[in-house]
Amino acid sequence: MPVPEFSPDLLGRLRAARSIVVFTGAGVSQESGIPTFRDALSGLWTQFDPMVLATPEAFEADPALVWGWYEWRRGLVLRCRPNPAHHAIAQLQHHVPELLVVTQNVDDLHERAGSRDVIHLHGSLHAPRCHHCGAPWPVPETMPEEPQEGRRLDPPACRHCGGPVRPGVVWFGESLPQQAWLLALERAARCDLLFSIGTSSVVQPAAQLPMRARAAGACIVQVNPEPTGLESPHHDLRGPAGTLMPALLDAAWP
Ligand code: BJW
Ligand code: ZN
Repeated sequence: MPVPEFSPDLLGRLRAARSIVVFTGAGVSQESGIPTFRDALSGLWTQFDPMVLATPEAFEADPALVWGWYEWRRGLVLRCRPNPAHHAIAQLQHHVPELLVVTQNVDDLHERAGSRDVIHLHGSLHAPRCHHCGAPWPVPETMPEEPQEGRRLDPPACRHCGGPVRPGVVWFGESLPQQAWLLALERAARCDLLFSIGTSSVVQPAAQLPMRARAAGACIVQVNPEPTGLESPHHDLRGPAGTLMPALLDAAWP
């Protein structure tokens, strides 16, 4: 990809921003080797039915299918590393007084790249809890053996109540973690600039964040190779985040 040109308006707003929200989705981790959900060929929801894997009813119907699938994905994430987009986002926090990363991703690649303030709207693969009593279940940071796609695995039993342990992610029909969601809304309402990076902007209520920021006067910058559900951002940067984000930082602070 040729070195992109960025508009003077965008560079000026970026340099002047006092508070930034970086809202991210699966596309930011795509260049690390983690599949997105809705990509036409490789997306997880193109190959697997979310109603059979990503609802509380699905877990209750077949815990071993669901737990095995999430352990496969956790193993995949453990083998992947942050890419230049995660690193550029982490660098950005050194150029603005206040920056919050609000991610829909269940991986930990923003944290591993060095981002300090990260909130997870859809939970984490690395924080399972009991499906009955909510007690956290400590997962090892490394996998004893590599889980395989499609392999069933019985979930562990909770040490407190014996209930099945479930992945610590937010499934369809479940509420977002309230504190995280309220903080995201508050920061969106008072930021000067919001990046929406690598998300199709179709999943509610997360997709409302850029609209909240825009209504409060923020500049909205989208980074994505494809069009999304986010209508008319002020700046629409079409391309992979791993190329565009480092180039944008270089252009703003050469
Ligand atoms: C690149 C790139 C590169 C590629 N660089 N970019 C109608 C019917 C039924 C339900 C609903 C309905 N309307 C609304 C709902 C509610 C539902 C919802 O929104 N559904 C819509 C899909 C229709 N929402 C919920 O259920 C939420 N809860 C809720 O609303 O509670 C209230 C309620 C209670 C009771 C009933 C109803 C409501 C919870 C949503 C939870 C979402 N969970 C998931 C799974 C998490 C666990 C897991 O990982 O398995 O979260 S779904 C999945 O989508 C995951 C993601 O976080 C989320 C967003 O996806 P994302 O990140 O945008 O990924 P993609 O794949 O969609 O897009 C990737 C983008 O990257 C693309 O644009 C690419 O172009 C781009 N890209 N390479 C930059 N290199
Ligand atoms: Zn329990």
